[in-house]
Amino acid sequence: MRGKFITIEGTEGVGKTTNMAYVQQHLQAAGINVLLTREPGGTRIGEKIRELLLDARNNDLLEDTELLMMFAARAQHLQQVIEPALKGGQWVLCDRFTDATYAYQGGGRGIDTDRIAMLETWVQGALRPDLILLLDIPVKTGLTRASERSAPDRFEQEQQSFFERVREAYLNRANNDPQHYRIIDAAQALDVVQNQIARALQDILAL
Ligand code: Z5A
Repeated sequence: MRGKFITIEGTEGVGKTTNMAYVQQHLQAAGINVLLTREPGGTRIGEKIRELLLDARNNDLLEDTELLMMFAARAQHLQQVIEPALKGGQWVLCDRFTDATYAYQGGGRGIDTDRIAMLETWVQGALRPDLILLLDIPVKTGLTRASERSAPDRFEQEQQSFFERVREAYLNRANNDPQHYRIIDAAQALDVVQNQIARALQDILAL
């Protein structure tokens, strides 16, 4: 049987990386073999594209180039890693996917969502995540958490207003499609966040 595709999304410092391991443990405890991966990245070529995208020195990268690089990395990732795993019955847990493109390049940069949708169809065909865990947090809290952890990358150098638009775009998408999205209040203590995640996974585990 084909595996399920779960993605984790949210603005900066929301706790995606921290909670990837929790989701993995939770699924493994239910007897599910899960592959962890991330975007941009997840393949040799994709990780090289990621380096270019995150390098704070690349402040002359054009918005269209950024968008196309996200989908270039995604095409590589889908064909080399995600599709073969799902076809082989493995579940895939991905740290960010196309919702991040709608949120960052669409909401944040203001690129027309029709153009993003066109690339989505080209690169993904009909493939969409079965479940999107949207970790939501006030932007300021997330930026404080992220800044305490490492030097800012190219995206983290953006103004707070950019991340407010990103958050709004995420929440709009989630509120318009409650069947596929679960909004997690990620401002809570980690054990409370993880209880919400466990509840969000119940439905997909029951399928
Ligand atoms: N991007 C894009 O623009 N378009 C796209 O299509 C895609 C991506 C796919 C790289 O993503 C960048 O690519 C990203 C968007 C863009 N922008 N940036 N920057 P990334 O996912 O690799 O990078 P990130 O968003 O910066 O992730 P992050 O900073 O690593 O955050 P995180 O993984 O969500 O958070 P974390 O590392 O798990 O937690 C942050 C800190 O908070 C850490 O010290 C934790 O211990 C702490 N934490 C976590 N949870 C809690 C709770 N509940 N309470 C207290 N403290 C907590």
